[in-house]
Order: sequence, then structure tokens, then C-alpha cells
Amino acid sequence: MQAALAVMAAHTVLSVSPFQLRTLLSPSANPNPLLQSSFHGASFKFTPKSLTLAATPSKPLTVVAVSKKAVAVLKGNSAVEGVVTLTQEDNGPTKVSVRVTGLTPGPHGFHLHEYGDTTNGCISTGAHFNPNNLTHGAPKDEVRHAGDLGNIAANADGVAEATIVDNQIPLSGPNSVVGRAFVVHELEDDLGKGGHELSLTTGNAGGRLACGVVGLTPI
Ligand SMILES: [Cu+2]
Ligand SMILES: [Zn+2]
Repeated sequence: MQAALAVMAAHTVLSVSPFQLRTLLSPSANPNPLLQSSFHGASFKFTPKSLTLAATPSKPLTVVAVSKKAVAVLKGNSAVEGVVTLTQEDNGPTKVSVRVTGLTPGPHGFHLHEYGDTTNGCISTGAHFNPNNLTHGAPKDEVRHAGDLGNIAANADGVAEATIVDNQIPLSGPNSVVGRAFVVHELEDDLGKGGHELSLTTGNAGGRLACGVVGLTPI
């Protein structure tokens, strides 16, 4: 332990003179009097700050570009189904490509929900992914759930295709959406502005038509 502390201290106090450093390296434990400091009265206290600094890696940073890709296959209890692919370069925005079929024409709420649990169908995917504990909103709002991706619009054939670019649904890190689930809804998401009692939690987007868990795929 003493040796380990001495090494940490040596990393911490890079600007001290060798003379000071010998003081730091516990002269009482050094049998060679020539290497001992004459400042026997001097003491050095490890403050929490110095220990934090000591823990900082001294290796040079290696920067490697990382591409991540994931997919979710949406299914439910109806004819609605779809595929969502997600790609992210380094820590940039996530690009989401959506294709859903079997919808009624018009807008449908489209969100990332908290859990990748479909044991009870899409209901068990929980609420909108909301790591910052905010209220429901539009994708461009400051105040929104991270999972609020707005609406996707189906054409007359019931097909909705969209490309969404968003900064709040990364594929790694503490707010990673891998293992969570996309849900496409029965109704239009009012983006928090409908004045309904559910507007600020779900956008009053109605039932869950189909859902799928996000899983990593080969690049
Ligand atoms: Cu939803
Ligand atoms: Zn929401």
C-alpha cells in the first residue's frame, strides 16, 4: 500500500523538485540516510483532490472513429409492422430510418420507450424514455422526453417512411437506447400541446400498434 501511494504521489506531484519528492516518499521508510530529506518535520497530506488527480490516466489519448448500428423490428397485434434502423458515428447524432406498413393514413406517434420488455406486448415497454425527467414534447423542443420522436405520416397505402436525426438517442453511453423499444401509435402525437390530460406524458397518441426492441447489428 505504501509503495502504491508513493507511486500515485509521484504521478500527482510532477512539478516538485527531487528534494521535495524524497520528502513525499516517506523518508522514515527509507534506510539510506543520503536519500532522506532534512525536512523531517514536513508533512504531506493527501487531499481528495490530489487523489483524484493521481487517478487520472497519464497515457496519451487514442482517438478512434466508431460507427454503431442497430435495428428494431416492429410487430404487434395487428397488421402494422415495420423496421427501424439506427446509425451513429462517434458521439454524433443518431440517424433513424423508419418504414412502417399497415397503418391508417395520416400521422402516428412514434417514440422510443424505456424498456425492451415485450412480455405483455407493447404495453410492457413502459413509458417514453425519459432519462432527464422532463415532460412530453416535440423532437425540437428543449423540454421533451429523450424518446419523443414526434410523428410518422402514413400515405394512402398505409406506409410511413421517415428519416429522423436526433441527438438524444445515442447507441452507447449512459443514455444508450440499445435494449429499449420503439413504439408506433394509433393516433397522432399532439407533441405536448393538445391540452389533453395525457398531452404532457404521452402526447395522447392512443394505443400501441406495434413495437420492437433495439439491438446492435454488424456495421
Ligand atoms: Cu409511445
Ligand atoms: Zn414523450
